[in-house]
Amino acid sequence: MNLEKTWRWFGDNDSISLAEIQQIGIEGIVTALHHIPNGEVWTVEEIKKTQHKIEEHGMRWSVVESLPVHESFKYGGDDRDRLISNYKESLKNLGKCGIKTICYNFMPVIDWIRTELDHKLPNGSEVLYFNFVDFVVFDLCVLDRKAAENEYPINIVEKAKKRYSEMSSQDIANLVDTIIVKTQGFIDGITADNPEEAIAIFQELLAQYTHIDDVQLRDNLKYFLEAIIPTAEENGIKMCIHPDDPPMKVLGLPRIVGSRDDIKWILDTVPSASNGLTFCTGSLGAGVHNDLDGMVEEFADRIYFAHLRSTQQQPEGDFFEAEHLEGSVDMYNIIKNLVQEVDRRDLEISMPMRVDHGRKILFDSEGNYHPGYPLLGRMKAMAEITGMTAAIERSLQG
Ligand code: DNO
Repeated sequence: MNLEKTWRWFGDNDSISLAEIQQIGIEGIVTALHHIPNGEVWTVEEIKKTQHKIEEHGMRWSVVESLPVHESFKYGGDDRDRLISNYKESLKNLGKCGIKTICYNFMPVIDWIRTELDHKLPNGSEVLYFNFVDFVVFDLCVLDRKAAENEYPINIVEKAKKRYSEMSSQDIANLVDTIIVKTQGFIDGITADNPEEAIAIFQELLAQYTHIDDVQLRDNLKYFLEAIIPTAEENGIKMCIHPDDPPMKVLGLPRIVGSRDDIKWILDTVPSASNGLTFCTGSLGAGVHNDLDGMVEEFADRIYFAHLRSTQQQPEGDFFEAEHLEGSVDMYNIIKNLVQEVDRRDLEISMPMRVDHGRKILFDSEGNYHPGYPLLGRMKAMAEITGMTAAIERSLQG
C-alpha cells in the first residue's frame, strides 16, 4: 500500500510487545530511544540495539518519534549551540542506520493537552477529552496565573471559578496529574512525587517563556532549522514537525504550529525538501479554524508522515477523540490525497502512517497502557484505516 502501516511502540517497557505488534500486520515501528536523556547524542550503537530488536520481529524502524527538541532551542538558551551539535550528531547516526523520517515538535513546555483520559461515552468506550472549563481551572486557579483571567471568554472564566470552588483536593490532584504528569511523563516530561511539586516544576518551566512571544519563538525555530536542515539533507533525512495539540494558545505560552499560515511560514522559511510536516489530522482538526482538506492539498509534497485520527467538537470549546472514520475530519479525502501524493513520488517509497491514539474498548481498561495508546482501540482503528486505504487505492487504479 502507498501508506506504510506503522505503530507507536514505547520500547521495552511498553506493555505491548513487538511480537504482538507483528501479529497485527504492522510493517514499521515508530519509536524513540526513551532512555537517553533529552539533549544527549543517540549513538549508532544504541540506535542499532533498538533497530535490531525491531528487525528480529520482521518489521523496520520507520520513524523516530521524537528526536526530542530541548527546551533551550525553544527559549534560545546559552547552551543551544552545543545542543544543536548533539542533535546533528544524532541525525547523522540515524542516517547511517537508514532511519530517515524524524518527527519532532516545537511546543514550549507542554506537549499535547487533555483534561480527562477516561471519559466514558454512552456505548461504554472511554476516550481522551479536552474540557475547556477544566483547562481554565488548571491555568487560572491551580497555577494561579493572573493574566489568564483576560485571555479566556468571560463566561468560561466564571464557570471555571465556580467549578474550582466545588472541587476537592483529590479532584485538583487528578487534574494536575492528567495535564502535566500522565500525558507528558512518557514523552519527556515531569516526574514528581506529589501535585505541589509538579506544579512548582511546571511554573518554573513556564517562567522561562515570560519574555518569548510568537515572533521570538519563530526566530528560534528558524535558527534551529537553519542549523540542522543541511545535516538532514546530507543524510537523506526528512524532518517532520508535529502540529500543536490542541492548535490554540495555552497558558500564556507562544505556540506557532497551529494553522495553515503557521505551517506555510515554517515550510517557506527553510525551503528545503528535508524540512517537512507530520500531518496530524487530530491535532489540526481540533481547531475549527483549520481547513484540513485545503492543507493536505497545499502541503502534500512536504508531508512525510501521517498521524490519522479525528476529533468531535463540543459546545464551548470542548472536544473529544472521535472514532477514526467519524468526527470532523474527512478521512476519506485525507487518505485519498496522501495516496495520490505517494503516487506522484517514487513507486518504491510509501509514506509511514500510524493511527494516532485509540479509544479504550473491551479489555483495554485492564491493560497498563500509556494514555491514548491502548491495544484494542488502536487495532480497531488501524483495521478501519487500512480498509479505507485499500479501497481508495483500488478505486484509483480504475
Ligand atoms: C501524543 C503525541 C505527541 C507527539 C509529539 C511529537 O500522543 O501525538 O506526543 O508524539 O508531539 O513530537
